[in-house]
Amino acid sequence: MTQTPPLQLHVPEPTGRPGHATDFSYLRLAPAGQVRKPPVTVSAADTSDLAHTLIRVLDDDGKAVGPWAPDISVELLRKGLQAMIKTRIFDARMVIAQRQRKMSFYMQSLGEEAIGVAQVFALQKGDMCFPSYRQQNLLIAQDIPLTDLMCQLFSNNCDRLKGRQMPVMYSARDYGFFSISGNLATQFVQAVGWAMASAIKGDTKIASAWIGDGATAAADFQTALTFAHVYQAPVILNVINNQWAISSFQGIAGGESNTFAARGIGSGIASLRVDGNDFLAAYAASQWAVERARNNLGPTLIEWVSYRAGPHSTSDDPSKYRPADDWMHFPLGDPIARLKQHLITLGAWSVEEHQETQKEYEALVIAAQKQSEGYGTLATGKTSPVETMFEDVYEVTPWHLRAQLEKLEALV
Ligand SMILES: Cc1ncc(C[n+]2csc(CCOP(=O)(O)OP(=O)(O)O)c2C)c(N)n1
Ligand SMILES: [Mg+2]
Repeated sequence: MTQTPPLQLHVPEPTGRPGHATDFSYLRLAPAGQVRKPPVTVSAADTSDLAHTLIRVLDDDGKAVGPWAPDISVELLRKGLQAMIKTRIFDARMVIAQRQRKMSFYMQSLGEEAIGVAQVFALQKGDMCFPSYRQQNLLIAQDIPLTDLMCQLFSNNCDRLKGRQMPVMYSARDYGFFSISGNLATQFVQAVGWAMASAIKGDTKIASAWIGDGATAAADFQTALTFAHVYQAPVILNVINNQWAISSFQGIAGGESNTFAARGIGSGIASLRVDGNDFLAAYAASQWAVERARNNLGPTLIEWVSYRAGPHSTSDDPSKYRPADDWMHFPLGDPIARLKQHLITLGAWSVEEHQETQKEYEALVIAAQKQSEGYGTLATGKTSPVETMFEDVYEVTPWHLRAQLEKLEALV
């Protein structure tokens, strides 16, 4: 009998840890402008190379290069930068408000602002996004009143969701923003189902689903891919690979020896891997996927390579599991700085205008916060009346809930 070694499992480890700089050579990068752009009618199998490389448009000098450089107006680029700046300022203020105990919890999107802003500009009114908890930029890019978001965060009297969702778990039908589900990866099955329903009705609306690298390890991810592929559902399947789940890195979810985009190819879905910190690449890839969905050419999976620059949430301390200055060394840089540089190169933005815009949005966010705090915060306890928890679920309240409501009324 031949001797074989004892069996052992492979446990992926990140290439950086606190006090030990990350080796980012594991990212499968490609220079800007080098990746081909196929027609939207391409077969899924013929996108295989695009799922293993990285689509990039902005080069190191801030110039837009290569076949993916989109035909986009300076006006839209400026709008994109403004929405990204506003999102970052909003997030920073809300983190402070959470520290002041005005809300129980917050999740910022620092470093990932480009992706949602670019995609929402490529979608149309009536399309539906199924976001996770880090896509506030989808709403901010559509100029939702900031007080709407803040009242939800503060769980106050004016919270449209009456305090029944965790802070950050917004819902805004008028903005094509489906109620956020806290269970990871449900966004994918929900979006595919919604897209199938749109096609069954013969409608023209498409769906856009959003999950993270970690969430791809949930079974719903694979189920959604099967249904999207089989029925050629009109949906964009966005996977934001920001390198981290909470304390586990993307290798643990399956990103070590293969890309997340490649999972789409394996399921028969056209797939792209795109620089998520490059606003122009994000817009071009989104437009490509939108055109496919809108013209009955089926789903597209896009892996967006980015970096979660902040903690996972206000309950997390990333210095426990990764180098504190990791983001500073991330090879794809800061999406805001990159679009700023591009617009300055075009002569359509300046350092002064950038500063002015930041000041203007600081003032806007502070004013909205003041107004929202007037309606109450978690600290002041001006919440929706507790009996509202029985509303909006059943058309006719069932007997057992009526009994509970009566018990409650006797107490308050
Ligand atoms: C089904 C399920 N499992 C676990 C959790 C707890 N959880 C919330 S967020 C998170 C990490 C998700 O990471 P990723 O998908 O990469 O998204 P990111 O936070 O990086 O945007 C985990 C494990 C959950 N909400 N739902
Ligand atoms: Mg992640």
